[in-house]
Amino acid sequence: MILKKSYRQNLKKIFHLFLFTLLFIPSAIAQAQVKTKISLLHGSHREGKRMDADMARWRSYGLGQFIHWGLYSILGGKWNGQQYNGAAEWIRSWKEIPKREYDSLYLKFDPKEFRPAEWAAMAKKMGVKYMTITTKHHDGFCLWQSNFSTYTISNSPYKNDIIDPLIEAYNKEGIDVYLYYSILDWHHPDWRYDLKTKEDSMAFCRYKSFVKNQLTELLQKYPSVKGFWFDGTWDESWKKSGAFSDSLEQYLKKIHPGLIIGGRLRADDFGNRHFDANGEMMGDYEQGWERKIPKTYADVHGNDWECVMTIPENGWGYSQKWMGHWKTTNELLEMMAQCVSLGGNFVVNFGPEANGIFRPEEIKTAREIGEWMRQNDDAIYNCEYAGWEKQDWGYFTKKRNENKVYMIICNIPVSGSLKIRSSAGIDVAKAFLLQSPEKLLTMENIENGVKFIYLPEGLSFKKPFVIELDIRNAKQVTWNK
Ligand code: H79
Repeated sequence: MILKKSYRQNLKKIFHLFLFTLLFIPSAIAQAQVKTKISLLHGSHREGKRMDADMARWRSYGLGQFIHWGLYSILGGKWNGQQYNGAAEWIRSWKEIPKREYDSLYLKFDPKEFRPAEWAAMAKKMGVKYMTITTKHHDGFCLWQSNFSTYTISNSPYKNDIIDPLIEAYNKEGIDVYLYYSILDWHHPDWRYDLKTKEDSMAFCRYKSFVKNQLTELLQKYPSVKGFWFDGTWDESWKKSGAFSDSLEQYLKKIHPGLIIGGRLRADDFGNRHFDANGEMMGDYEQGWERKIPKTYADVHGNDWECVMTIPENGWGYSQKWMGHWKTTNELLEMMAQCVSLGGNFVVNFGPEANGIFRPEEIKTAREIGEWMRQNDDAIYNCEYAGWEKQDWGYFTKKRNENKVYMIICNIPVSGSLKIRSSAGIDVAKAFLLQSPEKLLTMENIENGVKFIYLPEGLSFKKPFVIELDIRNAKQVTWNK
């Protein structure tokens, strides 16, 4: 009996030791990992999200518009009758094109039909909350009257500043404006792809001053802009300029408090882009979602993020011929729903013709998205990740700081019943179609947190539609993030 007791006590001791090991070894490993964090001078400087009012506003946008407009819009993807197979705004890089001829295109840039108020009205009707315009793309041509370059709109037959009236018109409609600026510059004599010689470094040093001057100028000229959208930062020369890009970002934010800059500008001490050597995001939001959308919340690491999307398969600037598949309005609406459901903003690109006219397909897309937004924008603006398990019928979004969850339905099951699985402790008080709030939908509890919501018989939709769920008990629980 005594023996048995000590045997049991020994077993207990072994068990406790085992528990101790289980509990503390992982945390010891984690601590060791923390210690091995690489020390960086030019890595991420912030833990977690930016929590100020400007970033809160950015987070609430839901839908944005991108505009690519420049000298490439004159060619529309064609040179001497030959079709360029790449993105239309990349045509200067095509071997078929003599660079000097491309660089003379500014002598033909004369957008007589450019009416900024009409552009802004179209955007307003589409329901976008922010717009990003190419001030300078990779070809180096500046759409504003820059004092630091002669390759600008001032020397085109049009002469007038494009950016100033655009910002004014969009701001008048209540739409925030962001400026796209390409760091890569095919036209500037001091641009270098890599820094292999002393001469390269000296030239690139001059180029960096030019960039700083132009960006300062843009902020001084257009004080209402909310942020920069940087691009063309993938070359070795820029990857070796981590210290500069870091100081540039800090400087721009100092002279323009609240300025928003995505994760595409900087490189860290080792040339890592977007995320530093410790895996931390640089910049205010993830800017890597170009023509692609994350599938799960884990894919965005809890960061703020934005997806920029073309309507055709590829190509941002105007192309005479849209190649490949063009996204239908329903496809774009579903993409927007997916983005907002994962806490991101969705941005649709437009590439107007050189004369300032939007192509009919884009006008139609903007109109149709706008029609949908007018009925359903509750499920898009100021919404976030709901934390509920994704279901095959579509996407959940949740109104920030409110007990409202939206179901954006893109596929109606033949059964007519929509399954939901909410976070524990959260229950649905009522469900109704956003379009007819007075008629409550029937719900059936299956098990804790799992419900079926039944659609009225005979309901058929040609577009995604929205069901609002009013949540009860949400105060006592935290949303599952
Ligand atoms: O402005 C639009 C595009 O023109 C621009 N970003 C959007 C918003 C863009 N250009 N290129 N890319 C996006 C990605 C392509 C990168 C590549 Fe490359 C450049 C592939 C080949 C040349 C990176 C650099 C990989 C090799 C060199």
